[in-house]
Amino acid sequence: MKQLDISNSKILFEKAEKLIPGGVNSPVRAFKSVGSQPAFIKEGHGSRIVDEDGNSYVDYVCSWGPLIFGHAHPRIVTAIKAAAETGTTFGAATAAEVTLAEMIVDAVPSVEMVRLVSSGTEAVMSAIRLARGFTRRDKIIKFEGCYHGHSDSLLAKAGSGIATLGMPDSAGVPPNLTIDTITVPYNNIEAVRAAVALHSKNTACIIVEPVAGNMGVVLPKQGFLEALRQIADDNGIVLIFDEVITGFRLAYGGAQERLGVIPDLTTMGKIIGGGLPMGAYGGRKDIMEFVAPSGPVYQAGTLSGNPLAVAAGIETLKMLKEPGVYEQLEEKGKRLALGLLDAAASAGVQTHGNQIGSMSTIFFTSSDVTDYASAKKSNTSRYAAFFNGMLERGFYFAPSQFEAAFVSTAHSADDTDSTLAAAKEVFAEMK
Ligand code: KE4
Repeated sequence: MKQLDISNSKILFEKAEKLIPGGVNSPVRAFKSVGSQPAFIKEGHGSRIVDEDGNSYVDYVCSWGPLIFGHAHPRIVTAIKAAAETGTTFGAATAAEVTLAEMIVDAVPSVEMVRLVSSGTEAVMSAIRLARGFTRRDKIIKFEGCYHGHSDSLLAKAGSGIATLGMPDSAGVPPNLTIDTITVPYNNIEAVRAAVALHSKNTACIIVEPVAGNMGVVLPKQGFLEALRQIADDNGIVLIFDEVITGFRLAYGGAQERLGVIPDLTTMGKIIGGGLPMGAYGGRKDIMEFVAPSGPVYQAGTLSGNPLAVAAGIETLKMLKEPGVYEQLEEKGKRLALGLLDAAASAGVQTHGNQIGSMSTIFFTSSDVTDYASAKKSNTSRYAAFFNGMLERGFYFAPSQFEAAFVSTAHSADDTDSTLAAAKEVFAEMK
């Protein structure tokens, strides 16, 4: 296999490392766990990205989820340009925010009211504070391997970049900020019951990724989400679905619509910003009315409901409502995931895969992956070999075993065919 020319990315990375911690503005972008040089991306169009050395890749990161219609979709770019021409931000209420809020309320079953913010982290941090303010309780229950952004009380046994870098947790988080965070294994309802039994009178919320994307893709076992719903109801606990990844990806109403379990609060991000910075949290009216200025739970943001991000979000949700979108995403997601597993099996490479809709992960392990402990049994060196082999051939997967691969409507059948052909070569090399 010819070595890619990545000399411009190398030069940029050397300069970046002197100016930006680790040379990147988000840890997973440094390619640390796959042991290679991070690509500096110059542009993206449809299913493809091009780096600073002119190498073109079919992109399965899709900016970690936002780009469900691929890069630089003309309708979304046009909406952003039009909004920019009438002002980029006012720090005041706008009609477009009302439109987007109405679209989210109409789409997501749990959401009766919604607050727009600027990132998924901000959405989750705010939802946790709201659950604590509403219940006047302190404890929160989260699941090992789930990642909910980098707010202090949630950096406990988190997934995504924390898992990628093998960090136990994060430095700089004083114990008293995670002392009220209880972490239990994903899909283990008995562990949840035991935790609630210990703290039932002081548990504000249970927060869960209804389909996990941050330990790699892990699906909820039959009855798991339903049992969480029941436990929350029985104990006056707020059930929060973190749908920053799954929201508007697994269905127009998110995982909660697809899987039929309705939380009390939902956090969102990524897709609702159409590729611009956007987060949101919403849910039951009686809870949301606790948010300032209508209630005592404070949360604020200079660029919350930013006109450009809102314009991109509105256009994205309009396009998602069009017929056939989710059917094609399902077909493309399934074909990629099953094709990779078949290619690995034919080459005698041991893998297990999880896929739902347009998100999937291939794990280099000999057993099913149903929680963080089983995900961590994956051979990350073999994942790195897969990642680098595919990158050299022009296919850009997540630079971490503990992330998801995403397909968009822009991914063509030819993209999938060429991806699977390259995978066959890579797996043959890995045997
Ligand atoms: P942001 O603050 O990164 O917008 O969202 C945090 C977040 C919250 N909840 C879930 C379920 C998430 O997956 C995320 C962020 N996802 C990661 C990738 N899995 C972002 C990529 C990165 O950290 O660079």
